[in-house]
Amino acid sequence: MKKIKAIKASEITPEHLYLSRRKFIAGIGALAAGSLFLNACPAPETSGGEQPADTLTSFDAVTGYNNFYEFTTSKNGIGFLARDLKISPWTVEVGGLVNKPQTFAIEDLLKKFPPEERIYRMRCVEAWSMVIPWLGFPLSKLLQEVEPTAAAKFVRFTALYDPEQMPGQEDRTYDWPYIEGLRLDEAMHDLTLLSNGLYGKALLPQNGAPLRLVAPWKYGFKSIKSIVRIDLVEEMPVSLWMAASPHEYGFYANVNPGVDHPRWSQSSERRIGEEKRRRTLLFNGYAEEVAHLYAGMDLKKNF
Ligand SMILES: Nc1nc2c(c(=O)[nH]1)N[C@H]1C(S)=C(S)[C@@H](COP(=O)(O)O)O[C@H]1N2
Ligand SMILES: [Mo]
Repeated sequence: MKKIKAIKASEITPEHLYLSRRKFIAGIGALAAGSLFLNACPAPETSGGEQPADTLTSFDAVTGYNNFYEFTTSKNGIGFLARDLKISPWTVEVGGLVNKPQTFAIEDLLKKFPPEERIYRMRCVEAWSMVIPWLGFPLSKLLQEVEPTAAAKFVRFTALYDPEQMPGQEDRTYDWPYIEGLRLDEAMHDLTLLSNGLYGKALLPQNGAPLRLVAPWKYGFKSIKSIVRIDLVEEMPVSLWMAASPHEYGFYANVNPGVDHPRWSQSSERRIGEEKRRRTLLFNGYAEEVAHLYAGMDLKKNF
C-alpha cells in the first residue's frame, strides 16, 4: 500500500499524541491537510437535552469492532480473518454511462487525487456509532474525471468477490458481491469520500482496504468496503441489503431518528467508548450540508 504524502506528520505521530492534538476538533470541524473545515462537521444540536461533544473513537475500536460480512457476521476479530487480504495489485474500474471509462491502479488513483483528512461521525444502522479521522478524496473528483453522460442518474459500487479470500461469501444468505449505490447528486456531494486510510495510516483490511466509500449522513452499510468497480447507471441500483431485506433496508438509508428500523428504535445510539447513549441526529448531524438533497421527499417512504 502506498504511503500517503499529504499528511506526513500524522503518520509518524503516536496515537496518544495524535488524539490529544486532534480530539478537540471532531466537534467543530473536519481537518483537511492541516486546515479546519468549519462547515463540514457542525457541533451536535443540544435542544431537548445535553449532547456531549464528539471525540475521536480510539484506533483500537475503529480497527477492532467492524462489520464486514464477506469475512464473518461477527464484529470482532475481522482484522485477524482479513489479515492476508491481497490489496496489491488492486484496480478500480470506472465505467457505465460515462464518456471516459477508465481502470485505475489504486496507487495511480491516489497520486491523481491526493487524500486529505476528514473527521466524520459514523452511525451504523444497528444503533452504534463512532467518530473516525478518515483519509480520502471526494468521489466527485473521480466522477468528473470519467465524465458522466446526461443519462447517468445513479452510481453503483461493487466490492470484491473472492470466496477463496473471503470465507463469508460461502454464506449464500446474501447475494454477493456486496453492492451499494448513491444518487448522482449524493455521490457528487463534497462530504462523500473515497477513503484509503484512517488515523493517518493506510486502511487495514477490516476497514475496507484499499478503498472504501464514506457517506457520513447515511447508515454505515452504505459505506461499501474494498471497492473494485464503480458504474454510472440510469436505474436506482439494488444494494445487497435491499435484496436481502427490502422492508428493513432502503436505498436512501439516511440517518434519521424519526424513522425506526422495524426491529428497533433509531432515536438514540451507543457511541463506542462512551457509557451513556446519545440522541441520534437527523442526517447524522450533517443536515445543514445535505438536507437540501431531499427537499420535498417523504423520508419515511424513501427510507
Ligand atoms: N463490502 C462491505 N462493505 C461494508 C460492509 C460489509 O459487510 N461489506 N458493512 C457495512 C457496515 S454495516 C458498516 S456499519 C460499515 C462499518 O465500517 P467499519 O468497520 O470500517 O467501521 O461498513 C459497511 N461497509
Ligand atoms: Mo452497519
